[in-house]
Amino acid sequence: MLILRSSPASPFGRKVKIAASLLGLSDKIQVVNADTNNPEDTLRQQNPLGKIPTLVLENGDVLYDSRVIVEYLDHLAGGGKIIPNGEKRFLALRNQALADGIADAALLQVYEERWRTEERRDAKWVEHHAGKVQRGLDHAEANLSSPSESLTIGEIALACALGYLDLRFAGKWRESYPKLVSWLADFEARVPAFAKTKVTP
Ligand SMILES: N[C@@H](CCC(=O)N[C@@H](CS)C(=O)NCC(=O)O)C(=O)O
Repeated sequence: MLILRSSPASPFGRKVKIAASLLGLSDKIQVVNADTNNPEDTLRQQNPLGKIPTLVLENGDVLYDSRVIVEYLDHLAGGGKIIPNGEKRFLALRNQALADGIADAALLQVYEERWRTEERRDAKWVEHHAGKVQRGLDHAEANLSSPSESLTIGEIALACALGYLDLRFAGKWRESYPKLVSWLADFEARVPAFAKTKVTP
């Protein structure tokens, strides 16, 4: 059994769970929740960065981060499934990088609130990251894949980034990005694992 260290709210952990489901590998993975803030959690021994998701293989090897884990799962499933081979691979990976970047920038804003007392918070720094989210969403809205195209890690990552904005930013993005709203509804209808991994605030 593979062991996935994650937490229900992690957009990167969610990406791995959805990828595993689409690849037919969910039964081979046991999810063990991790507390990234707890120094006693074995996570820091498994991954020196103390980050989730982290995947512990049957032989004891450990893989991180989510992009490496998703590559591994795709390889286990035969390769070229959600990370296409050939030329298409690079745009799929680029789209994953963009969506992960949106999630990263959103997460850093959440961490600013979580880790800093109010008087130490830096509005300019938060704005800098909010700009990344906004430009990323602008780009995604203008460059959406059509529902007839096969799903890649780019679309999975985008759905998880949007899900994270729903969870932590009360879905404010929905007011400005109507195409992304209907794209996400379509994704949810196509991918049952998306609803199954949803957490409510
Ligand atoms: N690039 C990493 C990002 C992972 C990440 O930032 N995870 C967050 C939770 S969603 C985390 O572990 N935060 C704890 C920390 O940074 O100490 C990936 O794709 O796996």
